[in-house]
Amino acid sequence: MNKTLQNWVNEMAGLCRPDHVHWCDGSREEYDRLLAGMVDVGAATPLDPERRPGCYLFRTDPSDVARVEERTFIASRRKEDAGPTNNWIDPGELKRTMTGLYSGCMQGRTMYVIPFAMGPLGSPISKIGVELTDSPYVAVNMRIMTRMGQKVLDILGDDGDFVPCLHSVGAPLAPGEKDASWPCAPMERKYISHFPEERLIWSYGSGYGGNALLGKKCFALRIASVQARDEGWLAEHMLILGLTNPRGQKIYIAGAFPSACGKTNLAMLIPTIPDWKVETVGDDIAWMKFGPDGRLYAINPEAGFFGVAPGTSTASNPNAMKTMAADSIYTNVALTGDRDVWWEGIGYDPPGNLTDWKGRDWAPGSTRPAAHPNSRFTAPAARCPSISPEWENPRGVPISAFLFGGRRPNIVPLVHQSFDWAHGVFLGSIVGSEITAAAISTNIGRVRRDPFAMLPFCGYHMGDYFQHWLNIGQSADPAGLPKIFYVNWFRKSALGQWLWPGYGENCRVLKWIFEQVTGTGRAVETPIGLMPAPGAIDREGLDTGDAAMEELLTVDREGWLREVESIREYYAWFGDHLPRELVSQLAALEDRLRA
Ligand code: SAT
Ligand code: MN
Repeated sequence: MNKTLQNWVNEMAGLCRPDHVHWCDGSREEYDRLLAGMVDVGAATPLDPERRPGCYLFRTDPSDVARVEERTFIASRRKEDAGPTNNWIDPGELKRTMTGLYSGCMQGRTMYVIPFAMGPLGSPISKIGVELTDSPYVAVNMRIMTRMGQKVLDILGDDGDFVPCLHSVGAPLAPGEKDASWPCAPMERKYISHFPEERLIWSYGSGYGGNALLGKKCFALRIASVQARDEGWLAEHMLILGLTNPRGQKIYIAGAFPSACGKTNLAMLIPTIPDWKVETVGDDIAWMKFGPDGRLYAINPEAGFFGVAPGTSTASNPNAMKTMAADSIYTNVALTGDRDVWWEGIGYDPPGNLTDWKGRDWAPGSTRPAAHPNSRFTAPAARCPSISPEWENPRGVPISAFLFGGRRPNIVPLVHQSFDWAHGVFLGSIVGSEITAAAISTNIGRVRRDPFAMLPFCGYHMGDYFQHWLNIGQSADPAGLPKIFYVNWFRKSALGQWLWPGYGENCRVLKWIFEQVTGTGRAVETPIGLMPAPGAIDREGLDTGDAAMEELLTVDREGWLREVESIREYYAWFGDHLPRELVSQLAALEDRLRA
């Protein structure tokens, strides 16, 4: 038994004072037992075993429905190391506050000890964590999202290294007190805390998603991004897919997109061009290290998908629908009278007798959504029909291209490619999405920058992170580095209509990227980068006309000059941590636009 682990568990149990400590073995029996227990107390609803075998529905407290960025902290020793994009509290002060909150916080509950691996067992890129939690909901979700249990303890051995992750819902129970169906603490007592120098995670007060499943955003992105900086690799908020052409040649692509840009849909895309194939390696996170051949190899550190339900349908993502048809957990979706699930955008009208995510009767035409907009499915990756045969390869898959993108109704074309690595880092640094009516209305039309889609997930100063990306390029043989592309599926015409059909048709852009990577693509040089030559995007069988295509692939010089101004303002945010290389990239872009 690992002494460090044993001591830490004892110490934390002494602090949190649970009634019991349970070491999770990760077995199916244990999983079933935990779910049965939650069904017994009314916290979980089993779904119809015919339509949704092995599936359960949970409803959270209405105050605990998403990641809470304003309660998420990077407690580095120096404030400056957290940078302008993170909330910071002095680590000593934060530990005192949270030790007070943790004191006795698990009374009346069981502490689950969850050893988990991020990445395939035995992979040199994988890492181990141990989460202590008083939430059985977290324990069952962790069994889907990670490799967990005894097999991880076996690998950890006597002296293996792990990232300690402490989690409590923050709702101790007095003797005889009846539990809430979704215990949690009020907002001002929630803390999602990271101690980057110590590689330590402390989370208190929320049971939802990334606040509570600590392997995901807390470890695999915030802490891992710091480890990656220190050790010379990359921990990124990226999907990974394999793309095969009709001749059987295959490349792997990793892509970063801000939320609500269809990352899961792209990872599971079904191509509309005959004989092309997309295979899914991951839909959210990529860890990448250089292999002996000088190429970047990526693993998906996760073992499941924690996807947004609303908008997912047989039309938008048939593979996701099939993945979650069994052995999956649903959170905050609506329940039908015959114990199936339903959500807005599922692709068919709600059958009668719905119960909404708050457990109330719901009728079509209601002004309130039946499913919470951030309702989720937790589904095993192994169930995905498009899962890649390489998804658990311990060596990872070699990445040939990086994609960046956001929702930009104008200015940014359908696709452009960077001239080189440093220009590609510039493209990653300016990722952003237009703020739409759905968000804060006073900022409509402005761009919310989300560099590398890492804004809420980078565990250190974002300017230093840009420098890390530049260093990665400098340390490598350029021939082995992925090519970098910027895509925009969301371009609109002057009349406000989508110019590009999206979904499965996005494979047409992937095909051009494939050709650029393998040396058969046709491209033209423009002030913003390389773009498809006329006719280079395959439009066979597509009814997007010449005029739309031209608009999708023009360089709007005026628009880009305004963009340069907007980037300059945004870059000021990073102060003297902004790499000079990026200042030069911006100046060079402006020069090319004015030439
Ligand atoms: O709740 S999670 O952080 O896991 C999902 C997300 O917000 O992207
Ligand atoms: Mn994500």
